[in-house]
Amino acid sequence: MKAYEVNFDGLVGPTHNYSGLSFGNIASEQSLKDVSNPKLAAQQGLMKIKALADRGFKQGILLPHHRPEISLLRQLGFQGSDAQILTRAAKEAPAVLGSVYSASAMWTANAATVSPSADSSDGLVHFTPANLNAKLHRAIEHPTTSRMLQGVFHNERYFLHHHALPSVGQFGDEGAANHTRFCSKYDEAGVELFVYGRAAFSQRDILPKRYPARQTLEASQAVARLHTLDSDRVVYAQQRPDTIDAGVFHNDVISVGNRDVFFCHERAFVNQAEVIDELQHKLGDTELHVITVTEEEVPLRDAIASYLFNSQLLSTSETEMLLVVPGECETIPRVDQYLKKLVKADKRISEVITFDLKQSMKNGGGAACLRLRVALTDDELAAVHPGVILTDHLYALLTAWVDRHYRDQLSQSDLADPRFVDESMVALDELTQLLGLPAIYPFQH
Ligand code: SUG
Repeated sequence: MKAYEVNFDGLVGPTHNYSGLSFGNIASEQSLKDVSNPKLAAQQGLMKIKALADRGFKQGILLPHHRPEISLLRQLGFQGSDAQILTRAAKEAPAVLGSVYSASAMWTANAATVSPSADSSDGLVHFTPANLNAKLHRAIEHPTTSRMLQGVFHNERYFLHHHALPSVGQFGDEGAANHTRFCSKYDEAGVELFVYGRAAFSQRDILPKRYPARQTLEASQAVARLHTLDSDRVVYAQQRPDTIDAGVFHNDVISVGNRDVFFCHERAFVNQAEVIDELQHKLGDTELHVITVTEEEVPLRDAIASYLFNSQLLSTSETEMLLVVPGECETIPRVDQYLKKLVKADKRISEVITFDLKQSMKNGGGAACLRLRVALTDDELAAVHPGVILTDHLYALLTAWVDRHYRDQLSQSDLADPRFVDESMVALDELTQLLGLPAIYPFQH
């Protein structure tokens, strides 16, 4: 049976804004209070997926979440009408207000961890929504994410949905951004790499000093257990604490893998050589093609600023691959030079394409952050809700929908505007109808 990698990109929500919410994510911190353009952000994401679908890659979408999440403000003691609550929150707790408005669900690499049926011992595709408990604005995503994944992958014969892990720091889980699967072919058993920042129940690891390590070893282990993975085909690796301190808040900011190719910076993991050896050992006859970028070739600082590794590595043939990178990779000279050399010298990565993703990049989200990868067989793909698979028709519907409903600028002061509550509800209600999805938002119940 043939299998494919299908990328499910997050459609950017109508409240996309810069609230500086992610300590440890340098772009987010630097963009605080900048004026955002939600319409352009959504268009940039749509242009990427349309171009990739036009090249024959299978492409799906996941929906924005409903924001502002007024119920959270009520839970935190704000009372009165929606307008009164928003005004008071804007005055007394702007960061909390920013949190309930965040369109962060667009970064679907953090939505869940997914293991394909070829890897699980029960032959099902497993989904564990990430609890994202390191940040308030992200910790409120998983209930809607769960409903959405259950609506899109709705067939018990093929898909198994788990609950998010307990929402405590010891089980901090950031989903697929810290998970990479290596294999020879998508329908053959692979080796899953789980990357964590710290072990929660032991003092054995050296921890970052400046920024938080969001993912724990214990969370990764729990996901591997839930997904019934064979421990002989699982590798755990710790992110280097000094790279977290340099701004690498997820592993997909410093490495990306596809099939038998691993593209990473030399400063990605603690005991990096051993991690690579273990991956190779567990892959058996499948030879891992590792491209390690040295500090001399691309300093970590430039890798983070360009999001070189937050790229999509897509198979264009049995052996060749395409690297999809944000436009910043062309403007930072060391990265641009490196990529030009790479496509000439490397047999596996033969092409690089760039997309303007600035609206998302200013919040620390590049090409890879915007998509959740799901390897699916023909039968499994046929069981996915068809309304979310990108076609020319869906693209036309979505661009028109964005045009109708999105604002083209949003500043912090706009967040107190009570009109947003209805605006966003009307837009999202229409979207679920356009896509033929069941009611996934709380306001629809
Ligand atoms: O969790 N930024 C996101 C970016 C997520 C990127 N995802 C991956 N690397 N896979 C985060 O830090 C910023 C929101 C703000 O500041 O308004 C934010 O949530």
